[in-house]
Amino acid sequence: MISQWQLRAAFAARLSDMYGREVPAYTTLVDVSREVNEDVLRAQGADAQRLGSISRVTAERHGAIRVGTPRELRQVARIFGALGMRPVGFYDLREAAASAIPVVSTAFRPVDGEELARNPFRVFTSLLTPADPRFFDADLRARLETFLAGRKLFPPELLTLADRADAERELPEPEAERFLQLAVAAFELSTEPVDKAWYETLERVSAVAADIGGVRSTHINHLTPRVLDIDELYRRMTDRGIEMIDTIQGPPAWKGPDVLLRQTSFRALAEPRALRLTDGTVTRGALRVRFGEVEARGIALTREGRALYDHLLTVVDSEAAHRPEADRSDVARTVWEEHLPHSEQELAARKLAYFTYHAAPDRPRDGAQPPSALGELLSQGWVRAEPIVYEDFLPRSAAGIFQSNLNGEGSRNNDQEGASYDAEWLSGAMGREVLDPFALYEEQQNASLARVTEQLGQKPL
Ligand code: OOG
Ligand code: NI
Repeated sequence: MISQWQLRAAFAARLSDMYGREVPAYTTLVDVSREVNEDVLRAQGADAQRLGSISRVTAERHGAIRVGTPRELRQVARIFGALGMRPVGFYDLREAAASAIPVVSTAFRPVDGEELARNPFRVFTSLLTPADPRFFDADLRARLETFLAGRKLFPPELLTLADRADAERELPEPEAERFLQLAVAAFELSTEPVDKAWYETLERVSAVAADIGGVRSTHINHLTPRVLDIDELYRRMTDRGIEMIDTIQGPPAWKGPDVLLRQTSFRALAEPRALRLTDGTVTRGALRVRFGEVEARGIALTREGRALYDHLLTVVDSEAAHRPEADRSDVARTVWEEHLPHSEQELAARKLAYFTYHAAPDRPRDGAQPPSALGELLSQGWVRAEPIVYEDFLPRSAAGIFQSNLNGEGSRNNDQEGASYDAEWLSGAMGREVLDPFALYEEQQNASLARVTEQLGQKPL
């Protein structure tokens, strides 16, 4: 029998092989990431593995896909459900960037610590929002919905196998093999000719709308390795002549603890595609839909920590606007040094980040009673704190990644009121609850505190 985590690991590995064959620059990115990780490990030793073992980090990937309808999203949820991945977090990209990005998103990922440690594969999944009148007028919406209703992204056999793996949490070997083949094939770039006029009609609204609703299939649009030093990776990719977008999204490089997520990418490449013209003839053209991204992960922030992060982004925005001559990342670094704790201990003490707590095996043996406050337990060496790594995404960074891979601005009519989509709507549309990432981290932290309490024979912390 092949268990869910084995299916997930095999799917991630095969997807990576497929993507590497189809997008060679991705292979370069993976190679350079591995080199950087080896160098960091050599330089820092055990410290380099504080946010995940090197084997987890080396195998770690996230992918991204985009679908058009709630029905398609429900099918995607069944396929990822088979791999032990659940929808976590709601990201509204519609207003997060200057360009028009008519989608709302979630991420499918494993949720418990053991499953994450086995294989943390996740997929950022976006759903088109045809009901938002800022992007689509009634006529275009109707044409788009008709087009989407008439396509089939996943073969029934794949979905049947997915349901079985979802329910039984494993598959016999031959079925697992079949499931993996069908699942990987479903996310390859199709060679079917693209209707040029229809694609361009949607492209005028948004290149993302065209990528989703202008074709009869879906595809993985990037696969992201994790790197331990993203600034170094950026330099080495640039040295190899690969044109990166001009920024690293997320927190700046600084001397304090790494928090949340930093990401950067190389631009979508023009890839040859067959285009069908209105008279039925097929010509060769090129579309830019697949790119390469890389990320560095830090400590998960609590709601308070996240509110501080979001606030600091606005501080950086306004300072950068006042100092157009300054480099934004320098401005950001200065703001961070001033406002963010410079150590993990302080992040923990101010309850800005999540940790798991562990009774120290070598705690004092002088017969002293452990103190009752967490701060004292930590400072007196009774308890150790291990950071919880951030497993999710950031809407503004995601918008930056989307945006830097678009050609035109698209169009958004801001005179119209936007349609309301939220986590609850998405849960209903998908028939599965979109989980709250903060609640997941908190659960993990609380479970560790309960264990500590028991081990120290104390009243609850
Ligand atoms: C998703 C872009 C966002 C991330 O890691 O934040 C993203 C897309 O282009 O479909 O991948
Ligand atoms: Ni991504």
